[in-house]
Amino acid sequence: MIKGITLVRPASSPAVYDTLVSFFAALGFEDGQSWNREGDRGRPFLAPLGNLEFVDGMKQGATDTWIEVTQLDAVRGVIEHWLATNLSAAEAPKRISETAETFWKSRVFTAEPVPGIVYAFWEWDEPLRGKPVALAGDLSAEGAKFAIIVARWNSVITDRLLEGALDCLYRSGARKDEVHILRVPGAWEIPAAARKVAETKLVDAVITLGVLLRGETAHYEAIYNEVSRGIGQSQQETGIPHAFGVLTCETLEQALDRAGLKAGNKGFEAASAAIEMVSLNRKIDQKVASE
Ligand code: DLZ
Repeated sequence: MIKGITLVRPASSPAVYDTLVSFFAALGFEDGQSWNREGDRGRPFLAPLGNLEFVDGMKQGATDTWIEVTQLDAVRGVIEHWLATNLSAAEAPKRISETAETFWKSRVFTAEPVPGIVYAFWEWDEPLRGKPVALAGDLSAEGAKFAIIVARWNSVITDRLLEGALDCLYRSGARKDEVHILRVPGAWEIPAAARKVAETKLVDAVITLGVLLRGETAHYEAIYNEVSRGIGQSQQETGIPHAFGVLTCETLEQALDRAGLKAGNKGFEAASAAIEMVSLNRKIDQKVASE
Protein backbone atom coordinates (compact mmCIF):
# COMPACT_ATOMS: atom_id res chain seq x y z
CA MET A 1 0.00 0.00 0.00
CA ILE A 2 1.27 3.47 -0.83
CA LYS A 3 1.80 5.47 2.34
CA GLY A 4 3.48 8.76 1.44
CA ILE A 5 5.81 10.63 -0.86
CA THR A 6 9.10 12.23 0.19
CA LEU A 7 10.83 14.63 -2.19
CA VAL A 8 14.49 14.79 -1.21
CA ARG A 9 16.12 18.14 -2.00
CA PRO A 10 19.91 18.17 -1.50
CA ALA A 11 21.02 21.67 -0.49
CA SER A 12 23.96 23.08 -2.42
CA SER A 13 25.72 24.23 0.79
CA PRO A 14 25.22 24.24 4.58
CA ALA A 15 24.19 27.91 4.38
CA VAL A 16 21.50 27.15 1.81
CA TYR A 17 20.31 24.25 3.98
CA ASP A 18 20.07 26.55 7.02
CA THR A 19 18.20 29.22 5.05
CA LEU A 20 15.67 26.77 3.65
CA VAL A 21 15.13 25.18 7.07
CA SER A 22 14.57 28.61 8.60
CA PHE A 23 12.13 29.56 5.81
CA PHE A 24 10.05 26.39 6.07
CA ALA A 25 10.09 26.43 9.88
CA ALA A 26 8.63 29.96 9.76
CA LEU A 27 5.74 28.71 7.64
CA GLY A 28 4.36 26.42 10.33
CA PHE A 29 4.92 23.04 8.70
CA GLU A 30 4.68 20.08 11.04
CA ASP A 31 8.20 18.95 11.95
CA GLY A 32 9.32 15.50 10.89
CA GLN A 33 12.14 13.55 12.51
CA SER A 34 15.39 15.47 11.92
CA TRP A 35 18.58 13.49 11.48
CA ASN A 36 22.25 14.26 11.75
CA ARG A 37 24.94 11.70 10.97
CA GLU A 38 28.65 12.36 10.43
CA GLY A 39 28.20 15.58 8.48
CA ASP A 40 25.00 14.55 6.72
CA ARG A 41 21.80 16.02 8.03
CA GLY A 42 18.18 16.23 7.09
CA ARG A 43 15.11 18.02 8.28
CA PRO A 44 11.72 16.84 7.00
CA PHE A 45 8.76 19.19 6.83
CA LEU A 46 5.45 17.37 6.78
CA ALA A 47 2.25 18.36 5.02
CA PRO A 48 -1.10 16.65 5.64
CA LEU A 49 -1.50 15.85 1.92
CA GLY A 50 0.89 15.27 -0.93
CA ASN A 51 0.71 14.06 -4.48
CA LEU A 52 2.93 13.38 -7.44
CA GLU A 53 1.62 15.01 -10.58
CA PHE A 54 2.84 14.34 -14.12
CA VAL A 55 2.03 16.94 -16.73
CA ASP A 56 2.24 16.96 -20.48
CA GLY A 57 2.25 19.98 -22.75
CA MET A 58 2.42 22.45 -19.90
CA LYS A 59 5.09 25.13 -20.08
CA GLN A 60 7.94 24.67 -17.60
CA GLY A 61 7.10 26.98 -14.71
CA ALA A 62 9.43 28.66 -12.26
CA THR A 63 9.17 25.79 -9.80
CA ASP A 64 8.17 22.17 -9.36
CA THR A 65 7.14 22.64 -5.73
CA TRP A 66 3.57 23.83 -5.28
CA ILE A 67 2.43 24.27 -1.71
CA GLU A 68 -1.32 24.40 -1.27
CA VAL A 69 -2.41 26.49 1.69
CA THR A 70 -5.46 27.92 3.32
CA GLN A 71 -5.32 31.66 4.09
CA LEU A 72 -2.98 32.56 1.23
CA ASP A 73 -2.81 36.20 2.31
CA ALA A 74 -1.77 35.25 5.84
CA VAL A 75 0.92 32.92 4.46
CA ARG A 76 2.11 35.78 2.26
CA GLY A 77 2.34 37.96 5.38
CA VAL A 78 4.51 35.36 7.15
CA ILE A 79 6.79 35.08 4.11
CA GLU A 80 7.09 38.85 3.70
CA HIS A 81 8.06 39.05 7.36
CA TRP A 82 10.66 36.28 6.94
CA LEU A 83 12.12 37.98 3.85
CA ALA A 84 12.24 41.35 5.60
CA THR A 85 14.01 39.75 8.58
CA ASN A 86 16.53 37.77 6.56
CA LEU A 87 17.27 39.97 3.56
CA SER A 88 18.05 43.60 2.89
CA ALA A 89 15.18 46.04 2.40
CA ALA A 90 16.12 46.32 -1.28
CA GLU A 91 16.34 42.57 -1.87
CA ALA A 92 13.31 41.28 0.07
CA PRO A 93 10.55 42.57 -2.28
CA LYS A 94 12.34 41.05 -5.31
CA ARG A 95 12.00 37.58 -3.79
CA ILE A 96 8.22 37.43 -3.77
CA SER A 97 5.90 37.77 -6.76
CA GLU A 98 2.54 39.47 -6.93
CA THR A 99 -0.40 37.24 -6.09
CA ALA A 100 -2.08 36.26 -9.38
CA GLU A 101 -5.22 34.48 -10.50
CA THR A 102 -4.72 31.12 -12.23
CA PHE A 103 -6.85 29.54 -14.93
CA TRP A 104 -7.94 26.80 -12.50
CA LYS A 105 -9.84 29.03 -10.07
CA SER A 106 -7.14 29.69 -7.56
CA ARG A 107 -4.59 32.34 -6.62
CA VAL A 108 -0.84 31.89 -6.50
CA PHE A 109 2.38 33.70 -5.69
CA THR A 110 5.99 32.54 -5.69
CA ALA A 111 8.70 33.11 -3.12
CA GLU A 112 12.45 32.68 -3.52
CA PRO A 113 14.12 32.27 -0.11
CA VAL A 114 17.44 31.38 -1.79
CA PRO A 115 18.38 32.76 -5.24
CA GLY A 116 17.20 30.30 -7.86
CA ILE A 117 15.08 28.24 -5.44
CA VAL A 118 11.46 29.14 -5.99
CA TYR A 119 8.33 27.85 -4.29
CA ALA A 120 4.77 28.47 -5.38
CA PHE A 121 2.07 29.00 -2.75
CA TRP A 122 -1.52 28.68 -3.84
CA GLU A 123 -5.08 28.47 -2.58
CA TRP A 124 -8.32 27.42 -4.19
CA ASP A 125 -10.78 30.29 -4.59
CA GLU A 126 -13.42 27.96 -3.26
CA PRO A 127 -11.63 25.42 -1.08
CA LEU A 128 -14.43 22.84 -1.05
CA ARG A 129 -15.14 23.24 -4.77
CA GLY A 130 -18.86 22.52 -4.95
CA LYS A 131 -19.10 20.44 -1.80
CA PRO A 132 -21.44 21.75 0.92
CA VAL A 133 -19.55 24.50 2.68
CA ALA A 134 -19.30 24.29 6.44
CA LEU A 135 -18.22 27.31 8.38
CA ALA A 136 -14.97 26.31 10.08
CA GLY A 137 -12.10 28.17 11.66
CA ASP A 138 -8.65 28.31 10.09
CA LEU A 139 -5.40 27.79 11.89
CA SER A 140 -4.09 31.28 11.38
CA ALA A 141 -3.50 33.32 14.53
CA GLU A 142 -2.65 36.51 12.63
CA GLY A 143 -4.03 39.57 14.38
CA ALA A 144 -5.53 37.62 17.31
CA LYS A 145 -4.87 38.25 20.99
CA PHE A 146 -4.51 35.43 23.49
CA ALA A 147 -4.20 35.02 27.24
CA ILE A 148 -2.60 31.86 28.58
CA ILE A 149 -3.41 31.03 32.20
CA VAL A 150 -0.84 28.58 33.48
CA ALA A 151 -0.74 26.91 36.90
CA ARG A 152 2.55 26.86 38.79
CA TRP A 153 1.66 23.63 40.58
CA ASN A 154 3.45 20.73 38.80
CA SER A 155 5.44 23.33 36.85
CA VAL A 156 7.75 20.71 35.40
CA ILE A 157 4.72 19.70 33.32
CA THR A 158 2.92 23.02 32.96
CA ASP A 159 6.09 24.69 31.63
CA ARG A 160 6.13 22.12 28.83
CA LEU A 161 2.45 22.72 28.13
CA LEU A 162 3.20 26.43 27.97
CA GLU A 163 6.09 25.81 25.60
CA GLY A 164 3.77 23.75 23.35
CA ALA A 165 1.06 26.41 23.40
CA LEU A 166 3.53 29.18 22.52
CA ASP A 167 5.05 27.07 19.78
CA CYS A 168 1.62 26.61 18.23
CA LEU A 169 0.63 30.29 18.56
CA TYR A 170 3.85 31.71 17.14
CA ARG A 171 4.04 29.18 14.33
CA SER A 172 0.49 30.10 13.42
CA GLY A 173 1.31 33.78 13.11
CA ALA A 174 0.50 35.19 16.58
CA ARG A 175 2.62 38.16 17.60
CA LYS A 176 4.60 37.90 20.82
CA ASP A 177 3.19 41.17 22.17
CA GLU A 178 -0.33 39.83 21.64
CA VAL A 179 0.16 36.72 23.75
CA HIS A 180 -0.19 37.39 27.49
CA ILE A 181 0.91 34.77 30.00
CA LEU A 182 -0.65 34.79 33.47
CA ARG A 183 0.70 32.51 36.19
CA VAL A 184 -1.60 31.26 38.94
CA PRO A 185 -0.70 29.11 41.97
CA GLY A 186 -2.61 25.96 41.00
CA ALA A 187 -5.38 24.56 38.83
CA TRP A 188 -7.93 25.71 41.41
CA GLU A 189 -7.14 29.35 40.62
CA ILE A 190 -7.38 28.97 36.83
CA PRO A 191 -11.14 29.66 36.43
CA ALA A 192 -11.06 32.91 38.40
CA ALA A 193 -8.08 34.26 36.46
CA ALA A 194 -9.58 33.07 33.17
CA ARG A 195 -12.84 34.85 33.87
CA LYS A 196 -11.15 38.04 35.03
CA VAL A 197 -9.12 38.29 31.83
CA ALA A 198 -11.99 37.20 29.56
CA GLU A 199 -14.27 39.84 31.07
CA THR A 200 -11.86 42.57 29.98
CA LYS A 201 -12.65 41.53 26.34
CA LEU A 202 -9.09 42.55 25.53
CA VAL A 203 -8.26 39.04 24.30
CA ASP A 204 -9.89 36.90 21.62
CA ALA A 205 -9.31 33.60 23.44
CA VAL A 206 -8.07 32.21 26.72
CA ILE A 207 -5.91 29.09 26.93
CA THR A 208 -5.94 27.31 30.28
CA LEU A 209 -3.03 25.06 31.26
CA GLY A 210 -2.65 22.98 34.40
CA VAL A 211 -2.12 19.46 35.72
CA LEU A 212 -4.05 17.57 38.34
CA LEU A 213 -2.46 14.34 39.51
CA ARG A 214 -4.95 11.94 41.00
CA GLY A 215 -2.41 10.14 43.15
CA GLU A 216 -1.20 13.34 44.78
CA THR A 217 -4.29 15.49 44.89
CA ALA A 218 -6.59 15.31 47.86
CA HIS A 219 -10.26 15.74 46.79
CA TYR A 220 -9.13 15.25 43.19
CA GLU A 221 -12.65 14.79 41.84
CA ALA A 222 -13.97 17.85 43.62
CA ILE A 223 -11.13 20.05 42.41
CA TYR A 224 -11.32 18.74 38.86
CA ASN A 225 -15.09 19.20 38.65
CA GLU A 226 -14.87 22.74 39.92
CA VAL A 227 -11.98 23.69 37.62
CA SER A 228 -13.67 22.30 34.50
CA ARG A 229 -17.04 23.76 35.45
CA GLY A 230 -15.49 27.15 36.18
CA ILE A 231 -13.60 27.30 32.88
CA GLY A 232 -16.69 26.20 30.94
CA GLN A 233 -18.87 28.71 32.73
CA SER A 234 -16.44 31.54 32.07
CA GLN A 235 -16.41 30.62 28.39
CA GLN A 236 -20.19 30.52 28.15
CA GLU A 237 -20.86 33.66 30.15
CA THR A 238 -18.18 35.86 28.57
CA GLY A 239 -18.49 34.54 25.01
CA ILE A 240 -14.69 34.36 24.78
CA PRO A 241 -13.41 30.90 23.71
CA HIS A 242 -11.55 29.09 26.50
CA ALA A 243 -9.34 26.21 25.39
CA PHE A 244 -9.11 23.48 28.01
CA GLY A 245 -5.53 22.37 28.60
CA VAL A 246 -5.86 21.08 32.15
CA LEU A 247 -4.47 17.55 32.27
CA THR A 248 -5.94 15.03 34.61
CA CYS A 249 -3.55 12.15 35.06
CA GLU A 250 -2.94 9.24 37.34
CA THR A 251 0.82 9.76 37.51
CA LEU A 252 3.56 12.25 36.74
CA GLU A 253 4.84 9.94 34.00
CA GLN A 254 1.47 9.97 32.27
CA ALA A 255 1.38 13.75 32.50
CA LEU A 256 4.89 14.01 31.00
CA ASP A 257 3.79 11.86 28.08
CA ARG A 258 0.98 14.31 27.35
CA ALA A 259 3.24 17.31 27.70
CA GLY A 260 5.50 16.56 24.78
CA LEU A 261 6.97 13.11 25.35
CA LYS A 262 4.95 10.24 23.92
CA ALA A 263 1.42 11.50 23.53
CA GLY A 264 1.77 14.89 21.86
CA ASN A 265 1.63 18.15 23.72
CA LYS A 266 -1.78 19.06 25.07
CA GLY A 267 -0.68 22.69 25.39
CA PHE A 268 -0.09 22.80 21.65
CA GLU A 269 -3.49 21.18 21.06
CA ALA A 270 -5.26 23.62 23.35
CA ALA A 271 -3.65 26.59 21.58
CA SER A 272 -4.64 25.15 18.22
CA ALA A 273 -8.27 24.84 19.39
CA ALA A 274 -8.17 28.45 20.62
CA ILE A 275 -6.86 29.68 17.26
CA GLU A 276 -9.55 27.77 15.41
CA MET A 277 -12.30 29.18 17.62
CA VAL A 278 -11.08 32.76 17.21
CA SER A 279 -11.13 32.28 13.45
CA LEU A 280 -14.57 30.65 13.54
CA ASN A 281 -15.97 33.52 15.63
CA ARG A 282 -14.64 36.01 13.08
CA LYS A 283 -16.21 34.08 10.23
CA ILE A 284 -19.55 33.95 12.02
CA ASP A 285 -19.38 37.72 12.56
CA GLN A 286 -18.48 38.29 8.90
CA LYS A 287 -21.30 36.07 7.72
CA VAL A 288 -23.82 37.80 9.95
CA ALA A 289 -22.59 41.19 8.75
CA SER A 290 -22.83 40.16 5.09
CA GLU A 291 -26.41 38.81 5.29
C1 DLZ B 1 -3.39 21.66 46.75
C2 DLZ B 1 -3.17 21.09 45.37
C3 DLZ B 1 -2.99 19.72 45.21
C4 DLZ B 1 -3.05 18.76 46.35
N1 DLZ B 1 -2.78 19.19 44.00
C5 DLZ B 1 -2.73 20.02 42.93
C6 DLZ B 1 -2.51 19.50 41.63
O1 DLZ B 1 -2.33 18.31 41.39
N2 DLZ B 1 -2.50 20.39 40.59
C7 DLZ B 1 -2.68 21.73 40.76
O2 DLZ B 1 -2.66 22.50 39.76
N3 DLZ B 1 -2.88 22.24 41.98
C8 DLZ B 1 -2.90 21.44 43.07
N4 DLZ B 1 -3.09 21.94 44.31
C9 DLZ B 1 -3.16 23.41 44.46
C10 DLZ B 1 -4.56 24.00 44.24
O3 DLZ B 1 -4.87 24.01 42.86
C11 DLZ B 1 -4.59 25.44 44.76
O4 DLZ B 1 -3.61 26.20 44.12
C12 DLZ B 1 -4.34 25.54 46.26
O5 DLZ B 1 -5.26 24.71 46.94
C13 DLZ B 1 -4.53 27.00 46.78
O6 DLZ B 1 -5.84 27.45 46.56
